[in-house]
Amino acid sequence: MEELSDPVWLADLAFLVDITKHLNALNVKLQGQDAVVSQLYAHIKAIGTKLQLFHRHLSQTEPCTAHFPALKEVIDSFPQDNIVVQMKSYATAIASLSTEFNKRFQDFAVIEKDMLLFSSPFSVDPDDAPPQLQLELIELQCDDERRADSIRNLTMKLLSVFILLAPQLISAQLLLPVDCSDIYNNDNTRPSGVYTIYPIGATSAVQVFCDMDSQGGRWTVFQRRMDGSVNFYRPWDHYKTGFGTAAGEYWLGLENLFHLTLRKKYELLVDMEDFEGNKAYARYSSFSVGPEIYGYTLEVSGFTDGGAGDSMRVHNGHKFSTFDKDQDIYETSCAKEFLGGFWYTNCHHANPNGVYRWGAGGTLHAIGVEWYTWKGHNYSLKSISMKIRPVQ
Ligand SMILES: [Ca+2]
Repeated sequence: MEELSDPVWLADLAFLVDITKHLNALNVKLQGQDAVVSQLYAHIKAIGTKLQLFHRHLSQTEPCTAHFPALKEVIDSFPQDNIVVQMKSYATAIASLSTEFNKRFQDFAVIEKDMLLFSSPFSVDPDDAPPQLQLELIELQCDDERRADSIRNLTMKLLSVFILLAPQLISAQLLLPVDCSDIYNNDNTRPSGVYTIYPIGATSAVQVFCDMDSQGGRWTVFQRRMDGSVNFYRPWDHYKTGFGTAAGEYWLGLENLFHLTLRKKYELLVDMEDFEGNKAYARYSSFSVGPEIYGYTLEVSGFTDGGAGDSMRVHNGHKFSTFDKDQDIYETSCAKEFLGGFWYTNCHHANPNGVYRWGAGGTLHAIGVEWYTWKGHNYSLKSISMKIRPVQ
């Protein structure tokens, strides 16, 4: 091959080999099956930083070829030829690659802050030169197509690597914590408190209270009453999307519950306390919520008694109702009569979203925050929280 005596062509080829090696190293890292999203993004960031450094190295007056060993070899072999002029085109190719790179991964930059929470300290480790360099060189020398317009070709080929990687990176976002169990599994020393989860993908960030203490922890709280600070007499849309604050009283939202329980098999824990300091719970080995078109139908079964009794059983299989959406089996509206939103039947044994009214009192029947099988129909609890976790 006469090209092998052409120093400019060899320099082009050497540059191609060097930059391909760097990108192959990235590709291998990104395909690691066990890599978590923060690590993936660290690799992306590392190559982004590297490209900027490479551009600087090749565009300076005395180009630095420390990270382009094949190119360096060609330059050293042909000291009489001014290959340095070629360096400018290589630098330009890297600059356009770097620009394209940043453009493609700017979506990741937006959620970088969240991901860094789970990330180990970021470090750029220069890749060791692997022995496969020779093999690549032999292959490339036999590939005539790469001979023509090599730099332009090169840039396009390298970009195709990233286009191929893009879906993988997008799916990696699924590794964001879906619930408190994911947060616990990532770091089992995390205390109970407010965390951000992503029940419906990367754009569904929502704050929840994670109970990392009760019965082994990992519980995602979806309903909580504790001080009467939030009004729970609300319309359908509010119960659908959620309301209140994760540090206090709130409802996570039926749409989130639907997506969570669609993805994994969950169990349910209901913790409660009266104004005398007595505590009780009810636990269910299976809990799920259907889609909105079926009225967010409740499925709950597998009761275990923690002293509170089973007040959920009668609600099993029923649709959710609010004052502006009556889906109960009562002749009028349970939500209007008992002043809450719930999977009412005709009407309830549990009314956790009823009126917060500080304990006993029957002025109006059964409108309080109630768990019938523990305190009857005319005692409004001090606190109650409903929480779910994946069945292990
Ligand atoms: Ca009705």
